[in-house]
Amino acid sequence: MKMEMERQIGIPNRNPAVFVFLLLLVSCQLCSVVSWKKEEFRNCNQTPFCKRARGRKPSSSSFAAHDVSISDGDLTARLVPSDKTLEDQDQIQIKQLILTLSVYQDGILRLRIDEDPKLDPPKKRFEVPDVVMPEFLSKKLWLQRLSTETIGGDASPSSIVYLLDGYEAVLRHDPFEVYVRKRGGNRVVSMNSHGLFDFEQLRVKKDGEDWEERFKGHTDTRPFGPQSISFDVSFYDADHVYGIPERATSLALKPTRGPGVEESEPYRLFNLDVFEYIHDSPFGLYGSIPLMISHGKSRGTSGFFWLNAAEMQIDVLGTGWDAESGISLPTSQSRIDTHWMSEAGIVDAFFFVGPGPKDVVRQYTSVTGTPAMPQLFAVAYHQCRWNYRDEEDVEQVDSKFDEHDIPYDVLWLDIEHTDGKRYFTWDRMLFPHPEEMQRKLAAKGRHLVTIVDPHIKRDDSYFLHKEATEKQYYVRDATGKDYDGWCWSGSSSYLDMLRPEIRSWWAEKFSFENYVGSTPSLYIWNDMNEPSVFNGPEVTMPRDALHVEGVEHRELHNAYGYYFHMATADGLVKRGDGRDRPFVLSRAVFAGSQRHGAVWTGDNSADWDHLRVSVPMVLTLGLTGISFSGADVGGFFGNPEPELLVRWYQLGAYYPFFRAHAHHDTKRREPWLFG
Ligand code: NBV
Repeated sequence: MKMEMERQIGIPNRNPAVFVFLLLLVSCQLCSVVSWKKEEFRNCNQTPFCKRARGRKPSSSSFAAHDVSISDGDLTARLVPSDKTLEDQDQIQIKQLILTLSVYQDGILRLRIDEDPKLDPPKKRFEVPDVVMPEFLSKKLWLQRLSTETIGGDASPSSIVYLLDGYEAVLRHDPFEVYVRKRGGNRVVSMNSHGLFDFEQLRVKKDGEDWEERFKGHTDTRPFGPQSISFDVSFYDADHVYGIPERATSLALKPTRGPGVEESEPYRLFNLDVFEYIHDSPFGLYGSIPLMISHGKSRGTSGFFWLNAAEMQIDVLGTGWDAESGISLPTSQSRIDTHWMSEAGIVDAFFFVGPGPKDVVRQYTSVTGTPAMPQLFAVAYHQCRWNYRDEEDVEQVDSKFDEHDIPYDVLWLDIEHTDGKRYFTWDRMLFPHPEEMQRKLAAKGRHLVTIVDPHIKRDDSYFLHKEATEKQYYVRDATGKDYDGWCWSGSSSYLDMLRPEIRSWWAEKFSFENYVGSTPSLYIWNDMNEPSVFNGPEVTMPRDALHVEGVEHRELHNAYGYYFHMATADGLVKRGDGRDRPFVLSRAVFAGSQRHGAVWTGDNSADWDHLRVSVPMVLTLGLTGISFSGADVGGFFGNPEPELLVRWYQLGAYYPFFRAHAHHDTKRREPWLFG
């Protein structure tokens, strides 16, 4: 309970008197606090880049493609603003962008748009590394021929290249638009058909300009100023769109704005630890996968993936939203329009032609990788609870499963098994013989999973903190000091998992020699890797925190947990003889997480609505490549009535990842306790 309150308070307070006062204050509130605290998180209006982008009208600015040519097997062009207010040639030059279109086997079109390095931008914009599979790059088709024609009622010519038998990619020059169509015929997916494309280029601050952003007592210094990107994407012959997890909502994504649509927030992709999330909301949770899939009865399926790890917001626009824009798109085809907005990064987008759902998933996983093949034990039933108290508790639970003849393969230990939330350690009072405990389980073919979170206790006598500090492996705050945030371990720091050498160092920590008390039957659970920071803005790391080579946290936020998961899984591969398959469960996800292990949907509640919504949540993760996922069976918060628990087991048996889990404040609920 105390920890829960620390979390509710959200700030560290080391003065006992103040702390007791806050506890009293908060405990009164706690009686009534039972669900999601909306005000802790920014909405689109409180997020300047989102507000600006959402306020844009179709064709509000336009760019034209110049110097279209084939170079190194790609189509390249300069995107030049056709903004009439920019009369000065120099200004136009400064604002030009470089566009590249590449074609890959199996009908995949890749579009990249970035600032022109020749124009010396103040900083290189962040491109997300280690997500695109190296094998994918070797599938590039070397474009040779470019044909030019003026299509339909267009006022400007288009350049057309081959994509796949029966499909081609088109770049209309002015205003620029990119799309995939059936050869000479119907469109499949398009970008910037409504001229919503905007690219805020990095620039030097002018005198008197204020770039800071404030939210709930936190200041984001934003030293590089506005740098967002937004554009529209249209899916043709589409009845519905799906994807862009993670959120607790229906499988088909409802429109967020447009005539006759009950206006809601855009779908937000920003990995957050959302305490007591509600069961029907577009609000983004712990993971972000910027892949949208469309499906319609007449043509089939197509997809669009934007490889970008900064905060993203996506509107699904209801029919008629563009009625006054004067833009005419093919009327013979039904269409779903969407608006994509991101705080930073570059445009690195992939169009998938389908035409079936399996084709899109195959095309997408050829870019980001296929799911790791799980070990047999991992697809069986897992028993978890925050917390199995001590070795005796573990032994009893284990033997009760045998006594009641209930099959189970894995027992889990949550944060309380550690010595003061110092991961890779054991509370030796409670767990004096971890190896023996694992050996006993292993003798029955069972496994143990322990939790390893990313917050590292700032305690000089803790080996991890000592080494990480000496090696300067921590993420820095905006002033250049090791970032210090508050989490389960109290004052904590976070490793810069973007750096491959830090990931290798972390992986080494899982060797049997380094992780004292671990044996080959022990596997790992990564929680809180959004990363969750109790006293940080929106319960996470400040956006102006710094990673290697000056990369700002805002640029890679959604991939932080992905790199952490990657390094942990790598550690389990490397330990022993290097032939073992890893098992690592992660809460935060990004595109490609499927390669590293399993995922669960976080802190749900013991009610029927959460049982229901777990189905579209797990299915959506599956559509976006993450096939090995599940929800906490029984519901994490609260006490399920017997009927609910029984039904949840019945459903859970069909989750690819099947684990019962419960909050420490709930009643014990091992399956034999219910008669
Ligand atoms: O480690 C404690 C819990 C864990 O049991 C749960 O599964 C995670 O989603 N963790 C979150 C932190 C505290 C949640 C209130």
